[in-house]
Amino acid sequence: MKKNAIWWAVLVVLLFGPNDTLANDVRAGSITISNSWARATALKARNGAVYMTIKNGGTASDRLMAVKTPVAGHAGLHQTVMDQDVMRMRPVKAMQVSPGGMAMLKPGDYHIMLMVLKAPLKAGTSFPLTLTFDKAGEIAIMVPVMKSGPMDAKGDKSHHHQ
Ligand SMILES: [Cu+2]
Repeated sequence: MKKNAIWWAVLVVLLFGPNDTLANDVRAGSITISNSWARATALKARNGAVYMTIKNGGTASDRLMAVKTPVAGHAGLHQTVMDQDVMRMRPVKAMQVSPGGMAMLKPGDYHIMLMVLKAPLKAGTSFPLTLTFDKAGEIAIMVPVMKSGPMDAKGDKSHHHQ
């Protein structure tokens, strides 16, 4: 009887317990990277974009300084801005993540730009990407490629500030 109860407990945890392990969270020091994804690209597209959420659980601010990936000739931080009704992207030197705060990289906002793709990004695949933080150092993640991201369905109303 007791053994049965333990198995039930295990089953309940598996079914209803925290499913953090299912998300693609990667932690290094105070920094946690979650919900990373890249949009699938057309056959002849030269550029791609990567999105994610960066959380800083520490007591000091940190900065994302650099990005690199073997799938692109060059990768860097970008911000999409409106310049007199024209959408433009501009390079961003570094991205600050305040203590206890988070930074969201999402369509129409901050993103990681992949330039000179070596091959199209195919939905269902994933590729390695390394983020370099000022304090947390290098964080290597695997970025899943998707046709559309979690933000797309909700549109641009999904602004979550903390
Ligand atoms: Cu860009």
